[in-house]
Amino acid sequence: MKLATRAVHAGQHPEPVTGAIMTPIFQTATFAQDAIAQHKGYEYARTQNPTREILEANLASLEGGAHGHAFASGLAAVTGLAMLMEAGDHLVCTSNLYGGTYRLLTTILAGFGLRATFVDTSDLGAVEEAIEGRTRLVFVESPTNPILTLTDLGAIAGLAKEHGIWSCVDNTFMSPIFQRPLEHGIDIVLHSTTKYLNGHSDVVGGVIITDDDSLSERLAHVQNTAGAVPSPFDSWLVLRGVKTLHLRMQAHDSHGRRIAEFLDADSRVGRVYYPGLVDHPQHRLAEEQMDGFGGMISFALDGFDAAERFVAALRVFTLAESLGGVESLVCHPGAMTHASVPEEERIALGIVPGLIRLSVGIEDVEDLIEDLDKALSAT
Ligand code: P1T
Repeated sequence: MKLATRAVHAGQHPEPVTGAIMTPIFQTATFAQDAIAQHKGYEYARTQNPTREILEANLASLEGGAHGHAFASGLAAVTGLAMLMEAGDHLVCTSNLYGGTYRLLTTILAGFGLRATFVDTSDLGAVEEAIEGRTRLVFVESPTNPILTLTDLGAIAGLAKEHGIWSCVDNTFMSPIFQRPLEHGIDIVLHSTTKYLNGHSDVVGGVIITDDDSLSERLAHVQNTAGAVPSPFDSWLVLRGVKTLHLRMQAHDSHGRRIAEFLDADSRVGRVYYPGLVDHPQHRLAEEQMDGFGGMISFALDGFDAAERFVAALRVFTLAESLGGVESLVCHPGAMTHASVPEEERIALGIVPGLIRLSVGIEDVEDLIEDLDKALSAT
């Protein structure tokens, strides 16, 4: 079945007792057992919960994977993945990662002996050079947050296989509507479900999807043993949000294209980062490995003061962290989402003091352009 049908139906069936069309919220901590160690497949809600299981099946189906494992946040999912490794193990990561992922790797996980090398994963040679004896995983964000650099997913999957290591793609910016890393041979897909998958800015969550049975078994062990699972209600909210994912992504994409072109043509704006622009250095790769360009756009204004004046003048875009919701958000990555990345590294990545990131929502695109136009006049 096609993606839109799976978004609405995959993993779900009318509830057998009443026929309720919507998956119930199994708001329970535990399940009655018929006799000692005889249960209906559900023992305790950290281990299994039907609402969560249905969400996991739905998201796995959209990514084309056999198994999904939901976590309490995107970073809990990254932590869950890291728990498959041991002290002394090594990861190769995209240098321009979400600031929170960078902070997790460089502070907490480093303290447990997990070593990470950050490289530009769009440069295959740099990735290969960084792989060492204890490397277990290549962790890629594509497109990256917030510079929107792409990595060739097929090439990374091939390289990882050659070296006998796992490959993982954080697919948060694209959603499975526009990019399905498993189809390119990637082993593991990760999402912050907080973003496009839920789409309504009312949940924090994460998920890991894989086709690999033994990896899935180990992830289920991590979910149950470490315990960072989402609540039944949050699982239900994401499941509900996903039902309109394909429609929302179409709007994010068409508005994203219009706004990126508007910004690109405007002399008040410096460099614009958007994979849909023909002058994006990886526009061709974007066309090859993605089915849309999405609603994330970054661009440079002339310094921090101009950025401050710009965000203060916006009326429809809201200044806030996060992305992927129905409402348009604006963010200053240097001071907000990527504040934990050292300034020198931020500048090297292109996260300059004048850099602005937009998460383009599904409002009327003319209103959004008018809002941006007026705010640019304030810079
Ligand atoms: O916020 P959480 O659900 O824990 O997800 C973390 C995360 C993981 N991966 C990517 C690509 C992300 O963008 C995020 C979270 N990002 C933001 C909050 C942000 O505003 O960029």
